[in-house]
Amino acid sequence: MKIYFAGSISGGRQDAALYMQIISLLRKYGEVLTEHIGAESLTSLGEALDDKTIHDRDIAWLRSADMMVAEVTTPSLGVGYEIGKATEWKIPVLCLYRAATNRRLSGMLAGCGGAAVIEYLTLTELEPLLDEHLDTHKLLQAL
Ligand code: 6IA
Repeated sequence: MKIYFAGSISGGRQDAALYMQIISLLRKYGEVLTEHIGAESLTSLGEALDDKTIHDRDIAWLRSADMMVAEVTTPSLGVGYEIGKATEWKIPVLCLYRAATNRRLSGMLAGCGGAAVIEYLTLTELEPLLDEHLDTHKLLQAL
C-alpha cells in the first residue's frame, strides 16, 4: 500500500518530530511516499526546489497513493489543498487531530464526508486507533 502522509510545512513546523513518529507507525502498513515531511531538517522555508516542481511532484505522488493520512492539528493551506484533491479523486483520507489545542477542526474537513477523523492526545493513544483504522481499511480493500 502506498501512503501519502501530509503535514504542515509553511503552516509551521512545531509538530515535525510527531510527524516523524507517525510516519514510523505508518511504515508497518506500506510505503510512505512523503517521509521528508517528518524531517527536522525541513524548515518552514521548505525544500530547495522551485514551487512548481514541489507541487507537481507532490500531486503525482498523491494521485498514485492508495491512502492519504494527514496530521491536521497545525493548520496548513497545502494540507487542506491536498485533502481536497484526494477526496475529489476518491482516495481514502484519514485526518489525525489533537483536540486539546484551543482551535476547532475546520468544518470543511470535519463535514466533507470523504475524510475520516481520529482525535487523539498522545502517540500512545494514537497507535491502537491507527492500527484499528488501517487494519479495517486493509480488510475492506481485500474484499
Ligand atoms: O502550506 P504548507 O506548506 O504547510 O503545505 C504542506 C503540505 O504541502 C505538505 O503535506 C506537502 O506535501 C506539501 N508541500 C508544501 N510545500 C512544500 C515544500 N516546500 N516541500 C515539500 N512539500 C511541500 C515549500 C517551499 C516554500 C515554503 C518555499
